[in-house]
Amino acid sequence: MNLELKLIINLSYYHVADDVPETDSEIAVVIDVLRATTTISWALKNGADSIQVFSDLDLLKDTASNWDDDKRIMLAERGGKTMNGFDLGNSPLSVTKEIVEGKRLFMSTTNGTKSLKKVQNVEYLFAMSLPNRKSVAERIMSLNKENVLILGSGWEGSYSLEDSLAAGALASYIIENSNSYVDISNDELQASLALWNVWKNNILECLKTATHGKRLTSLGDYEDDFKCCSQLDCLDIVPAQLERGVIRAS
Ligand code: 3SL
Repeated sequence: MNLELKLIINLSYYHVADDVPETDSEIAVVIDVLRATTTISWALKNGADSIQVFSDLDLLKDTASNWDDDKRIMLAERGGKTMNGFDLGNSPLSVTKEIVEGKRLFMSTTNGTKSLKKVQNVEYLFAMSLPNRKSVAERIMSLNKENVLILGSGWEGSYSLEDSLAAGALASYIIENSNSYVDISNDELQASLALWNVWKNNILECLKTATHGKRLTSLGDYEDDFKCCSQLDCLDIVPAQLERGVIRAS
């Protein structure tokens, strides 16, 4: 193999927003398997016009109030629960075509939207879940960029099993399908690849084993959310930040 003739893709993974260093990556991929990026992917698949992400709930409400009532949906989750005064929480099952088609979703979640905001200055920013892993991977490969930063969401600053699983799933797809030389640039991603190899045939079980999976289970019946979030490569949507803080299908 002549490496000099091949393009290189450097892939690195960070567990949570606070771990991300100053970056010159041209591409950032944010993952929140349970459940923000799964909800974003399904909302766009079901025809949502766009998703604007916020850390601050008051700013979210203020911004949304400038939109026509019938063109906006406000989603907010904290600690896994829907916030009072908002239209929806953060379940991918709730963003049905009937509810979201043609609308802007104003969204704030405990961890996922924080990660999206952290890398909002990167040239290409994508939101990935397990259902759209293949679509996002194919887009990354088509861009022929050298440095790709993958960012999980974790839980309030700590590691999460399910986001690392998905980071490994993404890296695995790129290694198997890219014509470029793929460099796994940090130990976090090497570990995620190992995790993927252990759980790839039992994704649902991995999600339920994760701390946040257990947290959701303790809050109620999330069986259908787990099933939805654990599906692999079934969505052809690539959620991309096309203006600062606003994600659309691309
Ligand atoms: O932390 C987040 O951003 C959420 O995805 C958490 S939850 O799955 O909605 O509880």
